Amino acid sequence: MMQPLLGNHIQSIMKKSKSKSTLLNSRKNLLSSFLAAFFIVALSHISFAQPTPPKPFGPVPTKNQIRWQQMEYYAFIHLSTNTFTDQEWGYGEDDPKIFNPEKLDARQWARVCKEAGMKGIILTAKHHSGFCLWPSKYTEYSVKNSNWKGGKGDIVKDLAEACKEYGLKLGIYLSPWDRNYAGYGKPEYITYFRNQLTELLTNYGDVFEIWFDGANGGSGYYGGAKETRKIDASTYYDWKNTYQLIRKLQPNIVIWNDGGERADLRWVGTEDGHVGEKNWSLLNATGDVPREMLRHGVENGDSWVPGEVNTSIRPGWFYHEYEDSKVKTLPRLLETYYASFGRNGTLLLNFPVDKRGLIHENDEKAVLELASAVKKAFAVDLAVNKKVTASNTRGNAKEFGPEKAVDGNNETYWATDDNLKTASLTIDFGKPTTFNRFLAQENIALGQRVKAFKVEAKVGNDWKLLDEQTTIGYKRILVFPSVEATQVRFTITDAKASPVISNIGIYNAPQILTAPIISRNKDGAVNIAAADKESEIYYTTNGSEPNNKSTRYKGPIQADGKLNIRTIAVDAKSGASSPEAAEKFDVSHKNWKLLNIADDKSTAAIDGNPNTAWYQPKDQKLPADLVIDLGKEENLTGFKYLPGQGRTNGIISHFQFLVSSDNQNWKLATEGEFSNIKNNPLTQIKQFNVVKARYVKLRATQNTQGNDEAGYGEIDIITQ
Ligand code: FUL
Repeated sequence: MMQPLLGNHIQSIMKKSKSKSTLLNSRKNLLSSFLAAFFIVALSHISFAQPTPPKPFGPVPTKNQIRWQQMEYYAFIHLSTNTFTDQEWGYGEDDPKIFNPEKLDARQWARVCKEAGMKGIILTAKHHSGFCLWPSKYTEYSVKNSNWKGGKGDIVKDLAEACKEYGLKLGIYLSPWDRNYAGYGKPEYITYFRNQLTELLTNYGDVFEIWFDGANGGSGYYGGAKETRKIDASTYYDWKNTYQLIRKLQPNIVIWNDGGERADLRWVGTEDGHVGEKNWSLLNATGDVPREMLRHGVENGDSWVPGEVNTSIRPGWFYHEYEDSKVKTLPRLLETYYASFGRNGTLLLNFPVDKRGLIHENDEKAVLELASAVKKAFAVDLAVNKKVTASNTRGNAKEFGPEKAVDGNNETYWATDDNLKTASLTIDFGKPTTFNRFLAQENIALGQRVKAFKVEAKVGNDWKLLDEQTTIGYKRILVFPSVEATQVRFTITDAKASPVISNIGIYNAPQILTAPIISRNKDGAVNIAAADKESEIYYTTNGSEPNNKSTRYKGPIQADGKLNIRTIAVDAKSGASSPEAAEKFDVSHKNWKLLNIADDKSTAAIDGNPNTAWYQPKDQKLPADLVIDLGKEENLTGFKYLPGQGRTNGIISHFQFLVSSDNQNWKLATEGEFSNIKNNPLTQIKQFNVVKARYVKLRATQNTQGNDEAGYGEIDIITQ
């Protein structure tokens, strides 16, 4: 049997003569110290070894993608000739002279974006119309031939400078579809496109993102040809070589592309402001990407292509005066906030800069309200530095302990031993604590790993399930009703690889106390909705001011006759209340019938819901009538008209209002115009001397576009 080397050495020493005892003793001492040192080193290796960090799993983001993801929230600016023609897509033929945003101030944009908490601004340097916001030397269709600054201006330059001043990053939207350029559709356009890209990516400093919209409607001015040109988006633009050029000019850029070649970032399949709750940052490099894939990513995709949620603060991307009253409300913006970067996306929020060249005051107000609500919601992280334990810690090493998820540092993380696909982390507040938001982040540099997780709260002695979800990714925020608990348990129930969690946050967001929304359906039931589901709603019907002693709203209020509602939302805990909402309803529409119309959908005109509308059939010529049987005779003194919302067509501008007792003999009650309805398509009220009638007829004689369409968001009457 082979002796261990060290044993041989000891035996040979023992065999030495006694005369050599002194030497032997000193050798013995040496040996014991050697052995002691050996064991210490060995022991320290067993219990104090530093485990290696987890290995990346699957596709991982590039440094550019990580930097971009950390930006979380940035702005879009849509500005072009469209701003002056009231269009969403310019045809490419408008005279560049019409472009004259006299008060344009890129510093105002930057200030608003900075105050809103955004990290950058992407500008439509060229939209589909082909009009360029910088004086490109490759086209005459640009600011240089506009009336703005006598043709001496450069908006890309102005914005680049403003971004620098405000510490924001600059991004560029360059539409691949160009409806002005004569050579669009031919190979020469690709050279033109790359020349423009080179100008934009060379002359204005660092660009963090380039945006290539996939939209292509085919038709265009095309240098006067005025025809439809079809291209194959997957081959025409030769994206591979274009990408190479871009990366050479701007090595730190990320590329967004919605058509053709897969790029660094993906569209999320909607412009409505949300991405799927399940959101993988992965796609396959090739193959079709249907909407569902854009929305959720692809669990086992072979490439890292995270989603960016792009949406506008108004219905349109470009400015239209008629949308001044349509700016998204705080509750709606908050929904988008949680459904974008609360779901592993980023948020690209658009401002349609107005004709003056400014972010409109309504938009500024709305975005700053959002910023303030978000600031309040995430002001205090209740998890920071709380006592935390985990079911497993990688190699029992402090470096990967659960404390790293609540240390307020995103660079550190909690990790488990390899091959574990479930694990839990418990935070102990030490006392009952109220909260309603839970935030989790994976260290995405190591891949997106978590497939499913749940969050529970210890209420009294019981664990209560708060939410169960799927993916986490860069950041996931869960919103749930306030709960008071002593502990929170976060359990990963399934993962692709051992979890790596860089951050857990717990927050108690204050209620959103905006004025409640009051509506009444066709059957007369009045519904009151508060922005925050947790708020209590109080109302009066006798005209008195509502407070938290008024009637508490528990469900729809049924009433057939007139009803005067004044209401507020109240946070029961703090006692704070919302501004008041008030509505005066006339008789209910319960027994109303639309006559002479076969289309079932026509009730949208009288259903009490301003968001639904009915349009006369396409072949209907003006004048067009909408006849209502009120079910019984009423003493009429006026009527109300709300055009269909969210569309610019079918808005009635001139009318006659006729009344009848028998649906045979009609009498004109009033006629005239709905003033300024094109730019401000809200409810118009028309009054007249009292008249008895059971039948009413709204006759549309003209619309705002001078064609034959007539639409109705809502029709109502006013009785004595
Ligand atoms: C769309 C475009 O067609 C819109 O005009 C807008 O630019 C939006 C951001 O992308 O697809």
